[in-house]
Amino acid sequence: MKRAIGFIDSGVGGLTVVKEVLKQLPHEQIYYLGDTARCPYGPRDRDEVNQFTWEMTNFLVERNIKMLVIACNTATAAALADIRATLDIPVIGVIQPGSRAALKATRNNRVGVLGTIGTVQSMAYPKALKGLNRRVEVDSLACPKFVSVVESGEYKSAIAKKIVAESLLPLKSTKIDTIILGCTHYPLLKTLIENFMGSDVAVINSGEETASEVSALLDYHDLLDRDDNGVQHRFFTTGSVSIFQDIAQDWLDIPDMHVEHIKLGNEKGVYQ
Ligand code: I24
Ligand code: DGL
Repeated sequence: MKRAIGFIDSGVGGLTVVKEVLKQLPHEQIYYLGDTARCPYGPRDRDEVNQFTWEMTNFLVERNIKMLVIACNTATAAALADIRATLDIPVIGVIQPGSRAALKATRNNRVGVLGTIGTVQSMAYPKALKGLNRRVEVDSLACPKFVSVVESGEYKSAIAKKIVAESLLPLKSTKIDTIILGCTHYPLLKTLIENFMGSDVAVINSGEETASEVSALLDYHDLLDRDDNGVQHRFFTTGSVSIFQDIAQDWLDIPDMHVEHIKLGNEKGVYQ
């Protein structure tokens, strides 16, 4: 019996990670759960994010996934250690892969990290980076306006360009030569970020790096699928099925995808 790789995220942003995995591992079956009804997680308390992340995890574990990818930086920061210590399947977050790639890219050991308020406050990136190389110096910056500008669909506009420039100004005066996009939505702003920071600064997409580690981890545990017989991806959302489907079909280029509405925890399952 084929078993799926489970992905959880606060909403649709984790689809940036799924896109990379589908590209690198086309035989794999995907189950994706986005908690769109309670998105965004970025400004919420760590305890609350931990609880929501556990609710999503339990939902997919009940569906017999072979591996769990926490495809949300805020959820990874709040719950990865806890979940990994409890489950008996491999669990991967987006923070470690992004950190590893940044250390590979930096020439001067000065790395910038962009993320939500929750991710930056948790210090999860500086801890992961310093755990891999204690000489690295890290400048973290919360960019709370970035998620809303991407979700407005205006992420290529002059408004987005202005928000990027204003938000990243504090990093211009630092010596960082590498920036980690520590939030699922920021890859959509990658070109604007690169243009503002200039060609001497490498920009790392944590989602892309995570996909490579998913592949390595599945191989290590001998869990890779060799053929795509009977692959039926499933997508679950706590919010509106039609909005989720519009965004996901467009982003993943999957013509007719299965999206199901589900309820988690105490949320009432009200369509948003
Ligand atoms: N992009 C994101 N979230 C949205 C959006 C978007 N609307 C347009 N685009 N909405 O995230 C989130 C709020 N919804 C979610 C569903 O339930 C109700 C509330 C980034 C997505 C990254 C895969 C712009 C847009 C799009 C398609 C692809 C990419 C993209 F419409 F940025
Ligand atoms: N998925 C979240 C992250 O990567 C961004 C959206 C949110 O704040 O929930 O941190």
